[in-house]
Amino acid sequence: MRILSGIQPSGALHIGNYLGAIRQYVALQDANDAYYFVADYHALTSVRDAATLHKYVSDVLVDLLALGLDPERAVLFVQSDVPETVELSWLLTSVTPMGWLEKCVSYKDKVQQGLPAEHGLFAYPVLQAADILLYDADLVPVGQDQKQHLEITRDVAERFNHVYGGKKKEVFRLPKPYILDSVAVVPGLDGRKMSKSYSNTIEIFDEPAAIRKKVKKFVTDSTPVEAPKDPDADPLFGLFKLFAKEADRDEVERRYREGGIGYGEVKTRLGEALIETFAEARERRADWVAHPERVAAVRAAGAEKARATARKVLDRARAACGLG
Ligand code: AQP
Repeated sequence: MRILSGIQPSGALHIGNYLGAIRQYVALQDANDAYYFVADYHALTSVRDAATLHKYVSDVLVDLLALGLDPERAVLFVQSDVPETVELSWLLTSVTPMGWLEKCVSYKDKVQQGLPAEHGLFAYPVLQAADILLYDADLVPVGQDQKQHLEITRDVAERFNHVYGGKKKEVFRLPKPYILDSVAVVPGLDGRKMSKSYSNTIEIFDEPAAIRKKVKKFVTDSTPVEAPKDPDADPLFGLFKLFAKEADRDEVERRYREGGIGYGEVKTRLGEALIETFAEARERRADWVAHPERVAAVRAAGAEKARATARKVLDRARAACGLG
């Protein structure tokens, strides 16, 4: 199967990105034909400083490599290295009804949070549809927040196929989301979805001391240590169980139900579990950082492979609608 997914270079990657998406990227690269990209065109809606964007793009490339993306097994590229993306986006824009974009909750959320109501933010799902359709993707590993955008991608593809495909072969392949229930919405420090916009994130590659400090900020209620607590209703335990070893998870869960465990202890154990989980990746990251020429080579090779695939699909779409 062809796998495709992207991640924005709009700040340091957090553990919501890891569990909701990157872990699946790594798992799916073995038995599939996988394409993963750093979505720098998308980040233009929020990052407005050239040097910062440059830095974020190389940071995300390095992070993905450190977390286990293997350029021998997956195509790792930067979105803007494939300018065909923007041309396809326009072809799709031309058949996308306004109403489909107007109903997108992500746009409304971001404007409510204070982001300017710009066209790029509004049309973001069309660019995302281009990202996906350009590679004939079958499956798109994402978190729950991207589900609606995936539906729009399918709708746009079907509409283009209907308008231009006619009785002939379909122009675009219809992709499906790949969302794992257990990590569809990873909670942040305040119990809401972990998200850069909510400033409730724990960064994957923070220094251990910073991770220990950050987990202490997890918002909890005032149930006393000795009182029983419901682990299923507690976002702190929800996060802990995603990183803890099975025996630790079972022990903490039992003590929640019986009473006798305080949130302070759970926070400390969560911090240690996170540090341990990413210890090897942290070492690999230092190695990639020390060899920027290797990262540049991965990027160049990824761009070449991605462009070759993209060109074929774009030519198909151009021919279908009478361009060229
Ligand atoms: N909390 C989360 N739980 C599960 N999956 C998540 N993802 C993000 N947060 C969670 C998934 O990570 C992938 C890459 O996300 P992105 O680059 O599109 O960033 P994002 O969704 O924009 O991440 P943020 O932190 O939530 O950024 P803002 O605040 O800018 O919106 C996606 O597959 C996403 O689902």
